[in-house]
Amino acid sequence: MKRRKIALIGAGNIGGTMAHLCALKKLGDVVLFDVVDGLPQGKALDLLESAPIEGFDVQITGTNKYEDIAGADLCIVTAGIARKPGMSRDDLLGTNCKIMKQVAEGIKKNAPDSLVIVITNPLDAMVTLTKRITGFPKNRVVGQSGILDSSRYCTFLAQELKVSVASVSALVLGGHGDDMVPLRSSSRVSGVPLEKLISPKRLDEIEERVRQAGGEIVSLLKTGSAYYSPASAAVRMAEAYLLDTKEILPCAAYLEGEYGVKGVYFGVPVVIGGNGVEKVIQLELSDQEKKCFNESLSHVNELIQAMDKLLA
Ligand code: TXD
Repeated sequence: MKRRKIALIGAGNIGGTMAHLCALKKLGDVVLFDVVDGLPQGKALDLLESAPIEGFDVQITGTNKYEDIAGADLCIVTAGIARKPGMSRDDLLGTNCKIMKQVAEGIKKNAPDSLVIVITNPLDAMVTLTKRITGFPKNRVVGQSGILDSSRYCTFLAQELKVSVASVSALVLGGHGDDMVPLRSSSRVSGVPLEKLISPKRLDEIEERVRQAGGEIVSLLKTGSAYYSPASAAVRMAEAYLLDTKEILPCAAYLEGEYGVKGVYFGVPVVIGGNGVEKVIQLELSDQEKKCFNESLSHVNELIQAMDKLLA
C-alpha cells in the first residue's frame, strides 16, 4: 500500500504546526508549499531532522512549486494573511480572496482528486471560493472552524467546573465569526446537561468568551493569530478522512436544505470518513439557538456578497 500524501498549502504558523502533528501521528508524507522561498524547505528539513528522535519515517519536503503537490490525497489550506490586533476576520477578505484564487487553481490542476480542508480566514467565504474555483463536489471541500470553536468552549467549561476536558462534550455551530453559536442545549459534562451545573448567567459569560476567543489570542500575541489549536483541529479532520473513522465533527459544510439552509457553507456537525464529508447531522436547536443561528447565517451571507463584489 502506498503512503498517503498530504499537501499543506501555506507553511506559516498553522502550516508548520500541522506538518509536525502529521509527522508525529505518521499520517502520511507531507509536502509543505509556500510562496516564500526557503520557508517551506527550511521547516521541512528541520522537521525531518527530528524524525530519528521522534521515530517517524514519513517524508517531509518543502516547495514553492505546485507540481510537487501532484497526486495529493489531502490538501489543507492556510495560505493567506492572519489577523493583527484590532482586525476582524472579515478585514482579511480582500487580500485572502486573491491568494485563495491562486491556491484553488493550483489544487484543481495538480491534486484534482484530493479532499480540501480550508482554514484561511474569513473561513466561510474562503471555503465557498475554493469550492467554486475547484469545482470539486461538496464532499471534497470543507472548512475548519467548529472543531476549534468547540474545543475552546470545552476548555473554558472544564476550567470553570475544575474537571477533566475529557468529561466535557460541547458544540459550537454556525459561521466562524464573533456571532458563532455555542450550542448549550446539546452540550454535556459526563452526560449531565450544562444548565444543571452552571448558572445561565455564568454560561452567557463563558459563551461570550468563546465567541471572542480568537481575538483574545490575537491581542496577546500581537503579531498573528492562534495556531496550535487550529492546527490540532484540522489534523483531527485529516485523521478522520485518512483513517476513514467516520467521526462526527463540527465543520463548515456545504448545505443543500439541511437546517433550512441552501447553497451556503455553514458550521454544522458532519460525518468525516474516507469519502470526505459523508453526511450532515441535523440537531434540534432551542428557539434562542435558532435565532443566533439565523443571525450568524445572515452575517455569512453578507460576507459572501462582499466577496462577490470584490471579485466582480
Ligand atoms: O480556525 C480557523 N479557521 C482559523 C483560521 C484559526 C486561526 C487562524 N486562521 C487563519 O488561518 C488566519 O486568519 C490566516 O488567514 C490563516 C493562516 O494563519 P497562520 O497563523 O498560519 O498565518 P501565517 O503564519 O501568516 O502563515 C500564512 C502563510 C505564510 O507563510 C505566507 O507566506 C503564506 O501563507 N502565503 C501563501 N502560501 C501559498 N500561496 C500564496 N499565494 C500565499 N500567500 C501567502
